Amino acid sequence: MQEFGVPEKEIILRLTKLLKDDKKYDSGRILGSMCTKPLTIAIKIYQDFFDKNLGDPGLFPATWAIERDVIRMMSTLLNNPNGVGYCCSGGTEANLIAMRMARNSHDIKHPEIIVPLSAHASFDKAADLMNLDIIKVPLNENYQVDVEGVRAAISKNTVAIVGIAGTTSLGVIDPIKELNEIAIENDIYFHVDAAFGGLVLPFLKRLGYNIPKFDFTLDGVKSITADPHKMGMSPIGTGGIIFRDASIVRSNAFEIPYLAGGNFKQATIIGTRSGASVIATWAIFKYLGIDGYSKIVKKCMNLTHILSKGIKQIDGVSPVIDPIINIVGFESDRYNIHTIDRELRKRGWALGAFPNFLRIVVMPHIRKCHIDEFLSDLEDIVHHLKEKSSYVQKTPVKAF
Ligand code: 0PR
Repeated sequence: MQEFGVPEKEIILRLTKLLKDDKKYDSGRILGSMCTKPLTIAIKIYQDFFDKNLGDPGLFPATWAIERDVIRMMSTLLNNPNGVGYCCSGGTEANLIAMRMARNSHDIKHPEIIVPLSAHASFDKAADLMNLDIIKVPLNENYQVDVEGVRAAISKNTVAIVGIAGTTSLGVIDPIKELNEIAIENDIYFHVDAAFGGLVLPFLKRLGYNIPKFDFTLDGVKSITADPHKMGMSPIGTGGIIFRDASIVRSNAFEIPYLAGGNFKQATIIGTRSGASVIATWAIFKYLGIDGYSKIVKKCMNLTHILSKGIKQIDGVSPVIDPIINIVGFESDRYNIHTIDRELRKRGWALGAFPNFLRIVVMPHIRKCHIDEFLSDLEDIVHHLKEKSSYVQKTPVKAF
């Protein structure tokens, strides 16, 4: 840090220069992100309440009440009006909290968790941090976790089964109903990671899409991750963890007796946490309602279908699956997919690159003109590769 302060004007100028290389959602070039530009109302409200700290709820009881309301709204959307939980920093923290609850709800010395091979890295982090053995069960031909594989992986040490409703890579929904039955039969904590799907699937269902049960309607589901900062369009730093009932959390919270607002129990991993993001989320929920979200999700899905169809029409690349939610993965049986990724990046596109395919998440910041431009660039790139008869490599998609 330099010795003396710099005037505000100068700082803003410098920052404008320093940040000019950051990509912008509005450009439509960010195709591989699960985040998006927060709704305008959320940005304004966030600024107004940026000093609220939910790490000390006694000081901010009204913000705490708003958080309860946000959780109640999300929980109701997930078919459990009695759910309890927290807004947290994101899906990673939500999954960490869930795995901690699972571990603590069983008295087992060498706890193991069973997750699909497609599970998000947050479960590896949970395993590492909490000394859990993580068992990754392979996927079936639809990229869902293999149910019999999960059954076979259960041991006397299993403390959690995880199912995913909207996988990070392809947006697939695991056979949650079947996993639910296995969890009940074996009396094991069942967590559903709907970090992305949690604020997409309920709206798709309302739009008439055939969405299997994935939420609290299934009796064994103990907790669900659902992140407002993904399809909820909240400011970054707003995740969500919802439990079936308070009993799961009550015995697993830490007492913090010295807080300025008075004794309060915390079950989140972090202490000081943003109240502004929670208030902004509340405002978005009220502003959009189910109808508003459904319209946004409908728009994203329409573009998803246009994108998937467009990819099918380009010789040499094809979608990995027909999209289930607003995520499209595509592969190539002729060209090296990472060469395609490099060429797309040269033209400013930012996709998610998985071992054998590229992923696009059709977020609300993406418009039809961006999809058209992208398809045209992709076609052009593939055409050039064909001309150069570039290195051809068929790699079967298996990992995700
Ligand atoms: N669970 C699932 C199913 C996820 O897809 C993700 C994140 C998480 C949990 C963890 O959420 P947080 O990142 O909020 O902790 N999935 C995205 C991914 O890893 C996150 C992401 C977001 C990546 C924006 C890139 C990006 O630009 O692909």
